[in-house]
Amino acid sequence: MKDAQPKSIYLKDYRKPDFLIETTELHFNLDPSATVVKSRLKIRRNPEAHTPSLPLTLHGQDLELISLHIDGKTLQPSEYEIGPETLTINTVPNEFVFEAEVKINPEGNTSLEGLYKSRTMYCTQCEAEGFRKITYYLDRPDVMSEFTTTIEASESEFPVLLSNGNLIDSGKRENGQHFATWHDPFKKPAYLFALVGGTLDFIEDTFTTKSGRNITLRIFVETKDLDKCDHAMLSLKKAMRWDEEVYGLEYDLDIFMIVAVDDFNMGAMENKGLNIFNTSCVLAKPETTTDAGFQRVEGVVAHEYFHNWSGNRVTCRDWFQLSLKEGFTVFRDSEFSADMNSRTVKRVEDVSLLRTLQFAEDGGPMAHPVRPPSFIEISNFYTLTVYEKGCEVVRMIHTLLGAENFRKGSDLYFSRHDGEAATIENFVKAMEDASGRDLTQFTRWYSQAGTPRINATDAYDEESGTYSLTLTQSCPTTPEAKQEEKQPFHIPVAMGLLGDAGNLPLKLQGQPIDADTEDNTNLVLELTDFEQTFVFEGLNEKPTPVLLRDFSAPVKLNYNYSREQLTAIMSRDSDGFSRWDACQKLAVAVIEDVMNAYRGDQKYDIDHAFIETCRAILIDQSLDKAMVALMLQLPTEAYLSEIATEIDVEAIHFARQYVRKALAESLSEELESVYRANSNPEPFSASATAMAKRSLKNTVLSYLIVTETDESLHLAQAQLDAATNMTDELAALSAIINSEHAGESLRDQVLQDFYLRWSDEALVVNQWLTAQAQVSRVGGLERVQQLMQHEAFDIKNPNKIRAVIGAFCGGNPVNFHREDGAGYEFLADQILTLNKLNPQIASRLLTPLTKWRKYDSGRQALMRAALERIMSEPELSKDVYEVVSKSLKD
Ligand code: B3K
Ligand code: ZN
Repeated sequence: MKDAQPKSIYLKDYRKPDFLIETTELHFNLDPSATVVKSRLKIRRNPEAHTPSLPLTLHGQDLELISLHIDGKTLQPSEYEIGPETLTINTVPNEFVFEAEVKINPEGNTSLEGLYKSRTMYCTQCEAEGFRKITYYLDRPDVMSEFTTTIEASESEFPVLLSNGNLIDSGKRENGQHFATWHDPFKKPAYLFALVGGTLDFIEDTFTTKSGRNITLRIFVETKDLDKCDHAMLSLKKAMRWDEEVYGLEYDLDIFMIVAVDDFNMGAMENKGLNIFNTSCVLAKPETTTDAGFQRVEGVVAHEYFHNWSGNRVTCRDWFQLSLKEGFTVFRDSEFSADMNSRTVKRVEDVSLLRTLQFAEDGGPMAHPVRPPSFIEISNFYTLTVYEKGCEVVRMIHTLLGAENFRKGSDLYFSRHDGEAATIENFVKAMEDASGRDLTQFTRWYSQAGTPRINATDAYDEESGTYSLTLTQSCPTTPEAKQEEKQPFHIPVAMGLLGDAGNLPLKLQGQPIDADTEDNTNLVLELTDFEQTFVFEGLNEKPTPVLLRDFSAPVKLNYNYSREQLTAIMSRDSDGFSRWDACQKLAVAVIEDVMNAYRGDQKYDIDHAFIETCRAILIDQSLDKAMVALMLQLPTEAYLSEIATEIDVEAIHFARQYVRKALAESLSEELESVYRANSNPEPFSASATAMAKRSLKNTVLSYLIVTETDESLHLAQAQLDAATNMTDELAALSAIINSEHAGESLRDQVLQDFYLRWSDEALVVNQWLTAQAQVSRVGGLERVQQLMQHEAFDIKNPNKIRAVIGAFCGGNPVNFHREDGAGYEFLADQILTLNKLNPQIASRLLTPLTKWRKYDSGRQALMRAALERIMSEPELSKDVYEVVSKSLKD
């Protein structure tokens, strides 16, 4: 390690800031290696601080100090002290003007945090603690200030100069320089500050708010990308309308800007009035973007826009409260997408992500509650738990309160805390006050880590017509707390009962029938104890319980379903999610049969009923095509690994492939006819119906190709040649490069042709890289090593790193986990390189290694050795240190 071992920061140590910053005036003179930043801050002591006589300590990192002034007087070196991450001034008055002049090096900033250069453009990323790399400041979210920013740069090189708020002045200076001054009237923490300087073009539109204000909307991109902005603009306008209609929230500034940058550590950033986006989350056009890409753009544009209220107008008091803005905003964007597209498909996608990756996080060494009690590096806590589980926690509040009370609660939250830095308690209190419900026990979802388990058992009494359902809950041990220390959660279990002819009316013993309820086949049980029994009356047949409809809680539920029961739910339940879920459970059971046979060296037998069930789904014309596609997609290897006690890499891969092939061969006739029925050439449309059709067609193609026949290969080739959109083109490319039957020369040829066609489109090239990194045929590591030598790869660009290294290590299990450990060595090498260049990305890439305890002893030893090698690096970043040390802890 660099200095001493990095220290943990604890939520329990939170103290109000000693000083407040009323106004912040910034002046930037942009230069690649020597940008000069002048700041003028009106600071005063916080009357609410605990210890009024403290010195002034500001954050600051990698800054070259030029001068410091207090109330116009130059400070001498003896009057202040500079540490690696702080500036301390011992004596300051109660109110004063602080001025600093510093020099920074945007070009040398490869961490992509603070002010940096992306290709030809200057841009910033300040969340969580990047502003301290721009100037000395109180870089904490509970210090909110009014910002005025002047940017000066060469007019010919950087004609566009942007910051937060409204443009209040601009003009020319000497020597071809020009300037722009922006003022943001809304107080904000420094993490929402943004600056952009570059040669950019933009598309413009307007939006009239419900109160009649006209807002200018602009999306800035490099000129070559101007033709890919329409979808983001449309998504933005839809999101603005939706937030008015569903939450009553209006946009507040006169202008809303989005800027697309190529080098970005994550998806996008909600800076006030000036969102900065990874190009991958804003640019879209049918020729270059898949349907999944289109949906991602819609979702991320909405997410960042929604932050204007849930994050900016009401921000977080400290970083432990991160889920206050992230969990809530993910809930908002996921409901928005559900309203814009198919609700069930969106739910299935969200739950798949949660159950595959968040549950894995909950079961690993980095497990933490939705509100973590401590961290070493906050960047490591932008996690699936904070975002996706945090969203599920908000969703559960929505379920418990009902839509109307939830809206009253959000209204109260926004009006009560507007302009403040709030806590999760504030959010829950607003929900309680508005609804009259007591959520005390519910808040354990914020403080207890781990995925709760529910075990369900039942009994039917024919004579009395009663059915009793007993639910017990527990939560496994996680790094901070043992199972015995965990208190029961408050879990909403949405459910129904299925009889021979469909859903049965639900009458709970001892509860009057609610005459107002139109739907008496749906009920939300509230499980609050370790064990509870619910008795239903008036049943003439033994029902099948349908539990966790719409995945009403982020838990693992165990009920001993027979395959017949699962088939019944799949074909007859009223809840689309439960139908899909039953299909997945059935598929898991069938794959596990093959895994057991593989391990026991027995004959593989595929449950014939499953094949017939899939046939029925495939030819059912009444089903939504997107749902058919989802139901036919077998659980991924990542999901099968998550639910396994010990991950058997080869058995999982073999069994899944075997079942795919068996299905493809048994259903080949139906698959071919569905393929043809859905592949008539039509003009491209991004409608839900058109996307559903493509999704079904390409799922079917992925089955046909595993039959390894000339016909299926020809279909894929024909699709690749004729494709007019990236969804079809990429699906065909993937089919061919994954096909053994295609042979090496055809595979190489299609890859080369594709690259030549798209080499100028970085985002398409990234998809081409990913498709290759994920090919599961032998030799994956060598192929990836070669890809890293390709001109299209760049270790400094996070999208390329994710496309190649991330896709290989996280999405190609048989190759990454090859028995000799070469995959682990490869990843360790990359992490050590990136630890210096970009610690945030390095730390993210570590995830697959952190799961080492779930593998066989041979792999465990090799994975551990790779982690230990990283740990022995003398100059580890906090980011990497935290994840590696927690992974190795006993
Ligand atoms: N709030 C940002 C994430 C910032 C991550 C910093 N390491 C994007 C988002 O969640 O909307
Ligand atoms: Zn967010």
